[in-house]
Formats: sequence, structure tokens, C-alpha cells
Amino acid sequence: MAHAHPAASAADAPIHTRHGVCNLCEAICGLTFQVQGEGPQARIISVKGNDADPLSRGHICPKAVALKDLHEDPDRLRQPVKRVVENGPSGPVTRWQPIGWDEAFDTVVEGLVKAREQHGSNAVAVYQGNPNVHNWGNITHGHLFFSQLKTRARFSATSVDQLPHHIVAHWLYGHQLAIPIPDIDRTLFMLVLGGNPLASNGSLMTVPDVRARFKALKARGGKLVVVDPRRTETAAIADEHLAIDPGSDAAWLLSLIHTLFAEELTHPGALEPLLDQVRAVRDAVSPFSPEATEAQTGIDAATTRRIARELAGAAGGVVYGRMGVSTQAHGVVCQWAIQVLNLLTGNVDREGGALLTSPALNLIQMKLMPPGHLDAWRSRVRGAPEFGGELPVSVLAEEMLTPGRGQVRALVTAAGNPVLSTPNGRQLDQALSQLDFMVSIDFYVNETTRHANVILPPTCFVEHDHYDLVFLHLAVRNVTRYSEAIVERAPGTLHDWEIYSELARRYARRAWALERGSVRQRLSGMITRGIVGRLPPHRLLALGLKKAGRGLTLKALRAHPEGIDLGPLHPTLGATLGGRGKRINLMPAAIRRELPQLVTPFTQGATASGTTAGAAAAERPTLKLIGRRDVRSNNSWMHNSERLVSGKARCTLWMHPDDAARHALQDGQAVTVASRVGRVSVPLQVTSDIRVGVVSLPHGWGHDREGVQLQVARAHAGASINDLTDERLTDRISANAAFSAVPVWIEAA
Ligand SMILES: Nc1nc2c(c(=O)[nH]1)N[C@H]1C(S)=C(S)[C@@H](COP(=O)(O)OP(=O)(O)OC[C@H]3O[C@@H](n4cnc5c(=O)[nH]c(N)nc54)[C@H](O)[C@@H]3O)O[C@H]1N2
Ligand SMILES: Nc1nc2c(c(=O)[nH]1)N[C@H]1C(S)=C(S)[C@@H](COP(=O)(O)OP(=O)(O)OC[C@H]3O[C@@H](n4cnc5c(=O)[nH]c(N)nc54)[C@H](O)[C@@H]3O)O[C@H]1N2
Ligand code: SF4
Ligand SMILES: [Mo]
Repeated sequence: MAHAHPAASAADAPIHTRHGVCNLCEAICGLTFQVQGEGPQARIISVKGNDADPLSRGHICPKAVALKDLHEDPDRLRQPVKRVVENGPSGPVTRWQPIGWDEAFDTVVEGLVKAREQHGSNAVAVYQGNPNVHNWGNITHGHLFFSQLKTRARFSATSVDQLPHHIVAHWLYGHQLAIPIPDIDRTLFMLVLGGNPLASNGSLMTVPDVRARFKALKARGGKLVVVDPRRTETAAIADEHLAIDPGSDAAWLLSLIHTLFAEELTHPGALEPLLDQVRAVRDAVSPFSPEATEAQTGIDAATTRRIARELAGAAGGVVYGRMGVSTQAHGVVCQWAIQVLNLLTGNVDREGGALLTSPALNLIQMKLMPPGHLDAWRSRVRGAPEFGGELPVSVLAEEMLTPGRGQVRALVTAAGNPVLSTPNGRQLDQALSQLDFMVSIDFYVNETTRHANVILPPTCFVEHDHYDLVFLHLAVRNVTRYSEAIVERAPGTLHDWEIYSELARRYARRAWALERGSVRQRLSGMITRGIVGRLPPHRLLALGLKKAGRGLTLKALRAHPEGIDLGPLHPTLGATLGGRGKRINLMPAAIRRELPQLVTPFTQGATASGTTAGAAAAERPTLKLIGRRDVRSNNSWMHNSERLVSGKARCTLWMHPDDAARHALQDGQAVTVASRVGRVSVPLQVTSDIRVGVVSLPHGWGHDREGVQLQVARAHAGASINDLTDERLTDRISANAAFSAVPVWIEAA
């Protein structure tokens, strides 16, 4: 492919210092760039942490420098392309033909409208990937386009991630984004389940420089306990590590709640008058004594009781659970139980506990984000519930492959790579190749976008400005920060928001006849889209800051590119609940129905994860597969940076020495891992840092597929764990993907 590669600017051109942030992960670290030259030819010559940043305080990780690699990557698309299949000497050959924006937009609108006309609105599906939340233009302008599709077939990375957190926040605090954040800088006891912030840099807890913050916690006499089947980087620096059996956390958390009641350790304090159904919780957890669940969890009853006492006794303590306890069969029960523990010990809305934040632009209080709704409709084939207007992505492939009214025939992917990121990705890979039309808004031809008819590539992060609309809501300190673009974009390129604005405009015109509603309603929609569509995100930010009325202006933010400190977290629960006249119902109906169903599996050592396994399981010993993150990796899409993939291969299967001996396998040898849905081959890494009976593979690998245009990533391809994870293994309440404890069989390759 012929791309304009940013030419090196003259070595004697002046060097400028510019401040910005890294948007790759939730830590949103402040950065200082050295840029040589001017205009689109300018080159980034260094990337460093910004010491003046009040949140990240100079911290960065190795991925920050890769923002430069992304900017310079010759594989990154800088112009729209369309897929053309031609007859070559030895069969059909696929080629990506560069096209102009005008043709690209028209082809996309035509393809989508045609699918809708022929098969109905729900035949056009949308998948929005993780970077949508990290790139504010998608949030400010994406809805102008997506809302017009009028489809219920909406999917996102939320349902392979934090969906249980949103559901529980919606139930307890009235809003999907009302997620209390650990007050890590003041807490005296922190219990972390299924999170490894030392590698991930925190999640639903924007916490740059987390290692230093944990160190400070210990220095002030606090305690860190990590519950994880693997001895993670975070477990290694903790005061205590409990290697729980994967998928059994809900049982353990119920035993902690049980202990609080049994030992009269519940002290909700100031929360007391807000809590409803406390007794119902006590009754529901009564079967789950620490003795009853210890066989399941592998954590002995005495330890469980001690941990409950330590949490209740701390002058500011917090339970925090992330991926490992969200993406499992009991994800919603886990996240509910974590909130209940924090509430019953009086640690919600309390310094040193978990607090709602006070960002400069408060999407909850300013009503800029809907509170959420659950089960307003269900998926066509399996009957999985929607949340907040989205269906769980585990059902996407079956919605494409199952004929009938409403079958998905066209797809829009935006900043997502579901082939590598969602359970049974191989099945989805095949389903994508059978679609009538697909468009991807993405700057790479990767495992997913290779199936698109047209790819619309936006600018990359250093080429546009940024204000973090989401993660400043989740930060351990209240901070506000606006960053200008670091380098000028190349001529003829578009930002994500401009792509959406234009798609929205053209789609509205073409689909006019399909819209219901009066002419007046349709016109007013068009006018709103026309106005908002033309306002760049920073103009909307300026308006929002004014409306927020906290005396902050865009001008003030521009004057402080390092960020403005708004102070430590402070109690604000009243403002979130009070505004809604709401109390906290500790026992939502779905939990009331679910807990009795868990009594037998959780207290009698039966397998808790429900489905799968099948006949094969009876014959061969199964191990439980879990995931893994590495600080140099970022989901599926930063593996084209040589500096992030060099060195020892990281896509290896971790296995305990006892299991290796039982399987007669040796460190370093190639093994085949098989599950109900597929098999992959990977090198084995034998280590006692993982629990017996458990194996671990990282996600986001598996790049060596026909047509993928990622030169570096293909040379370090690895295998995809999601060729093993099972789309039928989901959380029982939300249908969020259950990536933890997938039954697998292992043999020498
Ligand atoms: N370097 C890097 N950073 C990232 C990302 C990345 O890909 N790479 N991705 C970003 C994204 S999108 C997210 S959502 C966050 C995620 O942030 P984290 O949740 O902190 O990330 P993980 O490292 O996946 O941590 C999950 C932990 O759960 C453990 N685990 C697995 N199964 C179970 C179980 O059944 N019970 C318990 N108790 N633990 C279990 C795993 O061993 C693992 O250590 O990270 C973000 N940051
Ligand atoms: N087994 C297993 N599977 C997992 C996980 C796990 O722990 N285990 N983690 C899950 C989690 S937490 C997540 S969040 C998902 C992530 O899953 P996805 O969101 O589906 O995948 P990403 O790897 O984040 O892919 C991001 C895509 O966006 C593109 N992109 C990057 N920046 C931009 C931008 O600014 N604009 C546009 N338009 N495109 C951009 C990239 O080129 C890439 O194609 O994976 C999930 N999958
Ligand atoms: S921790 Fe690394 S990837 Fe995450 S924001 Fe900071 S520099 Fe970027
Ligand atoms: Mo995520």
C-alpha cells in the first residue's frame, strides 16, 4: 500500500516542547513531547512524563513512547480504502484501493441504507470498541450518526469488560456511571480482587503512578490484600495474596458479607438512613458461611473471617474488583457484593473508602449521559438482555449466522477489533466474511477490519486535541485537563468527530424517506445534527464548562496544559442520589432471584460455572483458563510497535509445575490448548506464580491471519485466547463474557 510517510524534518529545525496526555489506557498520564519542525512534517523526537501533572506526577509506562510509533507507522491508513477482489493467476486476490472521502462516505451510506431498506433497521449492527471511550470526539459526535441507524443491534466492548459495574451502579446509585472510586491515597485497607493495576495501570480507577501510591499506603500503616489465581505484579508487592480458584469469587464475597453479619461488624455509619433491605441481604447470605464455601474458593474459613474483620476495622477501607471478577459467570453478583461490603462497612462516600468523583464536567449531574436501563428488550436468538441500549457482544455472531427476520446483514465497527477481543472470535471472523456490507472506522487493516468493504481512517491521537470526558470521572483525584494536538495532521485527513459529523449529514439526507415521525420532527433532528455536527469538540467543551458553572473556562484550561488540580475526592453521594430523591436498595430483584440458585453450587463443591465442558470433559482433565495483561501490551492493537513487541515472546501459556508434571510437559515446549470452541498452539511457560489447576494466556494476540496489514504484529503474531473462550459462557445476569475459568485441555503440540 502506498502511504504518505511523515518525512523526517530537517535536523536543524527548531525543537518545541508541547504538553499532552496519553490516551492508551485509563491512567491518562500527562506527557511532555519534544517536537521538531512545524506543520504536518513535524517529528516527535521524545516523549516523557510531565512532572507538573497533578494526577500522574511524571509517571509514564513504556506504551507512551509508542504514541510516536503509531504516528509514524507506515501501516497506518491515512486515506479511505475500499476492498477490491480481483482475479489473479492463482485465484481471487484482495486489494485495498485508496479512494477519496467523498466516494468513501457515499459508498458507506449507500451500503447501510440498502441493508436497512431490504432487511430492516435491526439488520444493521454497530460494534464500538474500547478506544471510543478514550477519544472524546467519538463521544461528542458518534451519536449523531449511530442514533440515526435506529437499530437494536448495538454492541460494544462494554460486554467483554465492565458491564456488571454499570448494572450495579445503576441499581444501587441510580446511574450507570455512578461508580465509587477507591480513595487509594488515604485508605488504610485495600482488598483488590481480579485486578492487576501494576500491569494495567488501573481500571475504573484512573490511577497513574499506582506503584508509588501502594507504597505510600503501606508506609502510612495501611494494608494491601490481593485476591487472584495468579501471583501478579500487584500480588507480589501486597501484604497478602490469596490465590482463589477462578470463578469462585462470588462465593467468597458472600462469605465476607456473611461474616460481617455473624460477627456484628456492619457499621454503615452515615449511610445507615439511606439503606433499604439490609435484613434481606443478611438472610440471603446466611447459607454462605466461610466454612461452607472454602472448598469452592480454596480460601480457608479462618482467613475469610480475618479479612472481614480487617475491612470492618479499618479507619477507611475499600474492596475493589475489576476484570477478573467482572468477566466471569457471576460478574454481577461479584460487583454487587463488593458494593454491599463497602456500604455495610460504612466505606462508601467516606474518605479512605470509595467515593464518587467531582469532575469539572459531571456527566451524571449535568444529565449528559442517561442513567441506563436493563432488559428493556432481548436479543433475537438467545434472548440475552440489553443494558443501556446495547446487547452483549457474545451474541453478535449468532445474530449474523442465524437466518430469520432481524438477522444481522451489515455492520459498522468503530475503533474495535472484536475478532480478537470477543469470545469465540474465530466464529465471528467467519460470520463477518458473510456479511452483505461492512464499514470500519479505524486506521488499521487488522483481524476485524480486513472484512470491511470500506475503511474510514481517522487521525491518530497526537494529531487531535483531547479532554477526557470519561476517565476524569473515575480518577482517584479530581483533576481537569485539556490538551491541544501535539503535531499538525496531514492535509486531507479527518478526525473521528469529523467522520461522524459527515456520515450523520449524508445518512440523514439519504435515509430521509426511511425515518418515521412528522416532517417537522425530522427537520428539527436534521437541524440539531447540522449545528452540533459543525461544532468541534472543544467548542462543546467550552459550552459545557460554562453550563457547569464552576468558574472553569477553556481559556484557563489552555493556560494549564499540565492540568488543574481540583483536590482529593470528597463525599458527594447525596448530590447524586439526592437529585433523584433516591435511597439505596441493597437487594435488587435480580440478585434476590440469583442468590438462592448459588447455594448448592457454592456450598457443595459442584462446578459453579454452569454450561460447557460437555462429554470431552469427562475423559480428559480440564484446567481453568484465565487471562493476563502485560504492561507493554494494549488490548489487541499496539503490537505493530517494534519497541513494544521486541524481546522474549509474551504470548505464552502459564502453568504450575505440578500440572506440567502431571501432563508430562516441559517449560518452553509448544503445547496445544483446546476448548469447546477451538484450539491454539503456544509456548509453555512453567511457573509457580499460578494456582494449580489454572492456566493463563494474554489476550489481543493472534495476528497472523490472511490479509492483516500489520507487518510488525504479524512477525510477533502469538495466538488469540478468544479462539478458546466460549460465547456460551456468560454472566448469568448480564450475559457479559465469562473469560475466567474457561475449561481447557492441554497436550504437547
Ligand atoms: N498494559 C495494559 N494495560 C491495560 C490494558 C492492556 O491490555 N494492557 N487494557 C486496559 C483495559 S481495556 C482494561 S479493561 C483494564 C483492565 O484492568 P485490570 O482488571 O487491572 O487488568 P487485568 O490485568 O486483566 O487483571 C485481571 C486480573 O484478574 C485475574 N483473574 C482472572 N480470573 C480471575 C478470577 O476468577 N478471580 C479473581 N479474583 N481474579 C481473576 C487475572 O489473573 C488478572 O490478574 O486494563 C487496561 N490497561
Ligand atoms: N479473553 C479476553 N478478551 C478480552 C479481554 C480479556 O481480558 N480477555 N479484555 C477485554 C477488554 S477489557 C476490552 S476493553 C476489549 C477491547 O476490545 P476492542 O475494543 O474490540 O479492541 P481493541 O484491541 O481495543 O481495538 C481497538 C481498535 O481501535 C482502533 N483505534 C485505536 N484508536 C482509535 C481511534 O482513536 N479512532 C478509531 N476510529 N480507531 C482507533 C485500533 O486500530 C483497533 O483496531 O477486549 C476484551 N477482550
Ligand atoms: S500508564 Fe502508560 S499507557 Fe497508560 S496512560 Fe500512562 S503512559 Fe499511557
Ligand atoms: Mo477494557
